[in-house]
Amino acid sequence: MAGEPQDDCLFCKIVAGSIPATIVRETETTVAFRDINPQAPTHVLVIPKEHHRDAAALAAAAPQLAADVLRETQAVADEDKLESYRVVFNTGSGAGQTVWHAHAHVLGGRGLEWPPG
Ligand code: IU
Repeated sequence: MAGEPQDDCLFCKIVAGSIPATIVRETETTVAFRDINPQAPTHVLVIPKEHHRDAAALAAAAPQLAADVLRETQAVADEDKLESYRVVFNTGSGAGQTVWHAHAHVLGGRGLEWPPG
């Protein structure tokens, strides 16, 4: 069920503290941690603590929580003193989504090309 922790979800396990992650920020509703396979000097994932399968489901079911995630992406960029950065929500396997718990990638610290691949 949307919002409930899922036994087979890696990011729910990070929220629960049962698998390790390098957490850089935590709020009542969100966690931000460094991506294990960084694609830029700053590559942080911001997730809602509640389980929602992707950004679209999150925005539909819990718009305030989606706003919390967005606000935290900016807090991460501020902490890493990024003047420019990119926020990405891969949504669907065709767009490269591999973990089915909504997450924002915050990427920065190097030049970022447009359009992305
Ligand atoms: P994607 O948008 O679903 O492809 O992003 C999933 C990201 O989660 C990807 O960049 C992985 O490197 C990252 N990740 C992680 O940081 N820690 C993990 O334990 C696992 C994946 I599994």
